Amino acid sequence: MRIDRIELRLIALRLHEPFRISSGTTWDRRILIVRMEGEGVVAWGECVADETPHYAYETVDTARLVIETWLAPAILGRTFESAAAVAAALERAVRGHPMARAALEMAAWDLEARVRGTSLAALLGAVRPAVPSGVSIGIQQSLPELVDRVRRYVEEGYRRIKIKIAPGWDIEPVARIRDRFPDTPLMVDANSAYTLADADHLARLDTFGLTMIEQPLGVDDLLDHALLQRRLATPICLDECISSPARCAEAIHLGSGRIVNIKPGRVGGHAASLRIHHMCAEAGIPVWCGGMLESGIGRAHNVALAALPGFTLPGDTSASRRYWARDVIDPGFILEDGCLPVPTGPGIGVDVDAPFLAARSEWTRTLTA
Ligand code: NPG
Repeated sequence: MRIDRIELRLIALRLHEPFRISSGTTWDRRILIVRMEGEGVVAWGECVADETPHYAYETVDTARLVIETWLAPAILGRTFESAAAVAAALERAVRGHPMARAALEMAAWDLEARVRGTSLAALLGAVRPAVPSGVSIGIQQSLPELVDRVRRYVEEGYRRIKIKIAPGWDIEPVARIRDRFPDTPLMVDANSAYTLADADHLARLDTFGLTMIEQPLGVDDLLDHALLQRRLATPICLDECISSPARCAEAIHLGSGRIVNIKPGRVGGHAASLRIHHMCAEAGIPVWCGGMLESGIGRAHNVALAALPGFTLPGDTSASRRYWARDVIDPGFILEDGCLPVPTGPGIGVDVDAPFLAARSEWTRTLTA
């Protein structure tokens, strides 16, 4: 397939409410959207990089620079056998910058699926018609507000609750939720807020029957996670530190965790996600699909991936209305019996609301060979 044209667009979307995690607070999202044309078909991708380098080193602005200067020129006007070949070309074009690569790479998968007349989910190897959904709840102002949020999402049908923790907001919030919701699948996400010196403190979480504790230690760390996992009964789930398939192989070898969060936008795209999915399956490690407060475009990619067989735990694949008053896809994703349906139409299988996208755009740039 030939890639003729890439349009980069920065859109601004406001979340219903501020989303606070240990490394910062997000309310207004500025999201880089990719529109790719080739073979007479239009395909879509989304960059998960944030405005600030607090979750990862990449930002919206570094991604734009890297895409415009090195990545787009490496694929524009060229013909590829498959999206996997596009992924390889992008990997050769720059070191690192997986979020920038993923934005183009995932659009290329959408393009390939549409050219083949199949859904992205089917192209990736999906086996499920719907994916069980979890919801991620940011750090709240007070414990009653937290419990109220949890109650609301449990009532909506979400299959597991994840709460963000940080030093000073960990044992008590978990204890409070467990008290009210003894049987709800519950996990915590620390976003790298602790060190190995906190091991005894974190071990206090073992009494609450959590399904996992996500990324307690450093964003790049594998060794201390391995040492911590030996001291915790609760499985550690790795997120930030799994930036590529190679890092995942190292983590498995070291025993850095027992569960892996795959975000295609974080690891370089779908080809890298498939490699991680397969190596985890072989190692007996369950995976689930994370989220980065994506618009409906990025979410559609995530939902397609989450339908693969190794994704045995509910992901951060929540319904559109959990994030936005109005999504950039129409209709948005709707929770049905605690699941999001996996789109079956061509490619990502959702309709982009072009007028709304245009209305929310701060700028658009067109790149050609
Ligand atoms: O539902 O998309 C979602 C958000 C899930 O908690 C979530 N994401 O650390 O995984 C994370 C966190 C995040 C969001 C991180 C935005 C960075 C930016």
